[in-house]
Amino acid sequence: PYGYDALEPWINTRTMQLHHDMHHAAYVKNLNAALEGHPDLAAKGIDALLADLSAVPEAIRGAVRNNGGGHANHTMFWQIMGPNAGGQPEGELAAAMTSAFGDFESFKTRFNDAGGKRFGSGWVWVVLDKDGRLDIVSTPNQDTPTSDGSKVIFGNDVWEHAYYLTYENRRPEYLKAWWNVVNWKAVADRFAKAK
Ligand code: MN3
Repeated sequence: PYGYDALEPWINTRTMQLHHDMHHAAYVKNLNAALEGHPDLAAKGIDALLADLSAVPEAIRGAVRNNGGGHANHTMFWQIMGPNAGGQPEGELAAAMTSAFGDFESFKTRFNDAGGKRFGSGWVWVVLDKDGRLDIVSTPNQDTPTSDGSKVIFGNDVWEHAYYLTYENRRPEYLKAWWNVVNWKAVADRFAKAK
């Protein structure tokens, strides 16, 4: 919902072009290919599909998990970022986050730490877990907490493709800079719907 250059200088234009038009597009293409001949599954919403991977035939389950996860994760990712963003959460979201994680600086430290420790490729998330509690979790690859019964409030992509052109091997630097592009209004909307 914004231009490729909108997240400069935190995320550069070329990263956004490659990330959206090549990486995300490939997940969509491969998910559609995997679901060919499975109209019942293709008719499900992406979250419903990922929430019940056991309903997906074993022959295509890996493809659906990886590429369906890739589609869902990136769709969320573009929407919770934006230009003229950053700052801090407000209102009900801020209250819930403070109650769960302590002050905003402590929260960011924990989130960045979880993202930094993810070995290889994956994501770091804030979720509403099965018991309705806010938590910070990390998943490998394109796995989504949706598949474990949690609801994704927001998350950051820690695959190298998300940051390498600008930050090279310095993932912690990317994790710190990323807060400048988080659209807290969009995150609050997701939280309100998830509750
Ligand atoms: Mn990515």
